[in-house]
Amino acid sequence: MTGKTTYSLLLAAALCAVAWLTAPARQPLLVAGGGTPLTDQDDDFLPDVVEWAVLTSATNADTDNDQIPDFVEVVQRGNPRAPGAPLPYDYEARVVVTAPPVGTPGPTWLHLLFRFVGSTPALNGLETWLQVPGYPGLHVPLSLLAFDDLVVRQRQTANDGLWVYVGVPMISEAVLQQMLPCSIHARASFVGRVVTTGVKLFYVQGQTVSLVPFGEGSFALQTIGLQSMSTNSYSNKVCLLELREAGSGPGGTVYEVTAAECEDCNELECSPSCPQSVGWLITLPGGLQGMFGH
Ligand SMILES: [Ca+2]
Ligand SMILES: [Ca+2]
Repeated sequence: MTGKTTYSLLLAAALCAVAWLTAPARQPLLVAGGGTPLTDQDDDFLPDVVEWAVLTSATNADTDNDQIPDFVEVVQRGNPRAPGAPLPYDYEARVVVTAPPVGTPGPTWLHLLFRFVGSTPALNGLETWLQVPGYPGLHVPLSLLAFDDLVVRQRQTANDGLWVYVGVPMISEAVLQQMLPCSIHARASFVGRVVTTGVKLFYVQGQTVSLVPFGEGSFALQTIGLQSMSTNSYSNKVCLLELREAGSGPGGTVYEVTAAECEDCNELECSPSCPQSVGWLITLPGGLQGMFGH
């Protein structure tokens, strides 16, 4: 199979969001509340599990206190952990994958985040797929890995456009790990704008981890599922990587990890195995720009 595969289920969900907007009296398909996998403590439109995966604070709607909301910085694939100037006001999309806390049963989740200019959800097309390095032309439609019970939310903001969230429960983390390493991609077509985004997933010491932009050209390895300590608090073992382009392969651009250092993140601690990442070769379909850039 070659070429992109349209994930019609998700597009239908997005269209449901459109219908919801044009009929305010209707209720969304589902609304996540307290205690569900999509709890949002700080009400910034990012579920706690997403904030864990993208390294923002789940209790502060503006992690770096620069007056730019976490949701905007995350959907723009900016740097929500370091104060900065606003990026242009534009259509945006981002895909994030999460897992339940370790030892907790439940599905993984695909989270699709959208920001629309103005108050109209102008989404013309949406494709989501999974790629594995050994088969660069194979685009596995995520509809094969997902279940029903989509969650669709929207929020009209005063100055930051219309925000839409689509959450899709998928296969268990154990099944997902059988496909690692892999990357999950989304391409959203807006009016005059195409946004491609993705997330790279690895298997490291029994955990599923993703590569998350951390600013200043560095990337963090972050588990997609919350890590629970015996104290019942959460431990964030963030490991910062610096990457150097080392060539290209059939699966995409190859990067070498040239440095790996622990860094405090959300008052948590780093894994002692972090320095062992130096020398790794990471293949990113479309390169860093294709995964994280605009
Ligand atoms: Ca939140
Ligand atoms: Ca901010």
